[in-house]
Amino acid sequence: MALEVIYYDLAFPAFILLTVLSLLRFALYPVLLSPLARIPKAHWSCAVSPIWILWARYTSRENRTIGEAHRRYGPIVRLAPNEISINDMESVKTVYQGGFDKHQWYSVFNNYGVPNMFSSIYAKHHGARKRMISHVYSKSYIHSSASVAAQADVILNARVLSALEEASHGRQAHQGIDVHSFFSAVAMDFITAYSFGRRNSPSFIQQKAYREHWLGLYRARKGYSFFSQELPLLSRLSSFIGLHLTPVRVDAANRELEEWCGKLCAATLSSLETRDDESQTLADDAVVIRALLHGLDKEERVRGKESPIFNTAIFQRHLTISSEIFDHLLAGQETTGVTLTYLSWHLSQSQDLQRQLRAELLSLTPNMSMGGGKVIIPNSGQLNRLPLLHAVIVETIRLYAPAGGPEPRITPDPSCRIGPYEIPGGMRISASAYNLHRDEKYFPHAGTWDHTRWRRDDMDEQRHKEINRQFWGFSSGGRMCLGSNFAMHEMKLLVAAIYTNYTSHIVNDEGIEPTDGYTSHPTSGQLWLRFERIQPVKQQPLLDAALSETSGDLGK
Ligand code: HEM
Ligand SMILES: *[C@@H]1O[C@H](CO)[C@@H](O)[C@H](O)[C@H]1NC(C)=O
Ligand SMILES: CC(=O)N[C@H]1CO[C@H](CO)[C@@H](O)[C@@H]1O
Ligand SMILES: CC(=O)N[C@H]1CO[C@H](CO)[C@@H](O)[C@@H]1O
Repeated sequence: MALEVIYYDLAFPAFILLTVLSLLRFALYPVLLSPLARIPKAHWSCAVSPIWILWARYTSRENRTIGEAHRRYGPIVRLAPNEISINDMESVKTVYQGGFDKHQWYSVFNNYGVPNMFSSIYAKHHGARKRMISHVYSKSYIHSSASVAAQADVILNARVLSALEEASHGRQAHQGIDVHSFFSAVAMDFITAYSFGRRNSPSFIQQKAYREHWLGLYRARKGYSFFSQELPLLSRLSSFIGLHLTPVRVDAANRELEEWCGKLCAATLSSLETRDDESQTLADDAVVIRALLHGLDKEERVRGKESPIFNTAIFQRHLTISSEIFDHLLAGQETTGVTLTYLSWHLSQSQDLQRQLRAELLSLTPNMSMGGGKVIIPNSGQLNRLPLLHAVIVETIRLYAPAGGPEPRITPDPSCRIGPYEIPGGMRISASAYNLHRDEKYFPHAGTWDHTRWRRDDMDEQRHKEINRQFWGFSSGGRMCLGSNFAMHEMKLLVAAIYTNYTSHIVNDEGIEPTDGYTSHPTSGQLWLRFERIQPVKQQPLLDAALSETSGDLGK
């Protein structure tokens, strides 16, 4: 009896105390006292719970939801008790050029259970991985590499142009081709050739059935990373009790893709070991894997056990190489394929723009017209300096930002300054190309595709610098895209080869609207275009020429 009395006597005050403490911890602190309390909230609940932003992510509405918040509340907003979003270049510079570590969110990009450059969280580990390969992805290396040129020659002539030639003739010609799938294949062929060498690479352009199977697996895993990325603890706990928040078929697809890449890496490594130099052509050079092997040797020799990546990389060479390469194939395939898809869609809407582009392309010396049925790979510097070609690609990446979602980083200890706020360490902070590219101050009518906004002669030097700085399609700082120069180069080569000799026309563009996500693509996953070969201008006898002039312009 006495015990019970004491129990009741204490229970009530204890209950009050607990309530007060939780109010302090979960309401008063985050709402009023947290250093983040002064930052405008995207939603009233953001100070006490992350549910609001998690829901936007779960329902694939993240980019527009955050965009709306920035339009209402300015360039720095609070998304959750421990998370903020930024949308101005000053803050972007602080975070991304400032080398803030990545958020654990990126751990899901470990392949084979081993980290790679992209999935490395800490600058130290990342730096050691980047040192091994960044040189073969630099602009000067790519532009002057004889292997890149030889691989481009094979891909463009033996695969791309012959596929287009076939598709533009015969009874099926009016159906055109699905360029979303086709351009993903082109992107894949470029990266696999550079990674494994031509001989050890599959050709996605030519092996259509296998490509579709592969893309099917790739799509199956897409969109299922929500639980493992946003709620890793819940995800692990529930799989511990046998409840899989990520469907089993997603794991199966992942395993099959990993196996596929693992085999290609193993075959390349063994052919490097038993190399028969006689039969090696430039196109067969496995540039990236060779750089990785060399880099691992050097890291072991120079740093040995002191290396920050000793356990994960030097100790597990083959897995490290596979993890790195698999990431490149995933990072480079869809992004580049989607950019080319939207670019060809916009070009197909204007024969006039195609004519302007063709005129510019024909100024290359030598140009890429298919004399003798083949294109000549042009000088990289010259190709790179064509202003219209550059503008149409950059504008496409601006508007469709194929890797345009928020890129989460962590604020460093003890604190950092973002705009007028002092932010403590350990907070999640991100910017997105999607929203930076929609800032009307730099990009008026931001929702419209307009390549002329990049035209240099229309603006002063200052303005030109400003809008270029606002372009964030490849991110910025130490963790910016490794493959940006490679991607720009392959896209320029491809667009130049096609549009020098063909015109393109829309057959079916239903469902072309982009999805909203970390990486985006056409909702339908397809775009059907028809390509028509531009016939060589025949040396006509004078009379013929005069006649055809009077019969009016029947040309396309
Ligand atoms: C149009 C094509 C491409 C676009 C728009 C693009 C965009 C991006 C962006 C925005 C990031 C930063 C992501 C983040 O921090 O969350 C990134 C990183 C990366 N990209 Fe790309 N990318 C493209 C093509 C490629 C290609 C062809 C490769 C092939 C090697 C590649 C390899 C990588 C790698 C390895 C990283 C991680 C870099 C690091 O953490 O240091 N990307 N890319
Ligand atoms: C393109 O190059 C070919 C030779 O490869 C040349 O005959 C032709 O005149 C060039 N076209 C233009 C417009 O310069
Ligand atoms: C690329 C992307 O994610 N696009 C979506 C972002 O949100 C807008 C709405 O503001 C959608 O229209 C886009 O499809
Ligand atoms: C061989 C061939 O048909 N080449 C043509 C490619 O397209 C250009 C026009 O851009 C023609 O001039 C070439 O004759």
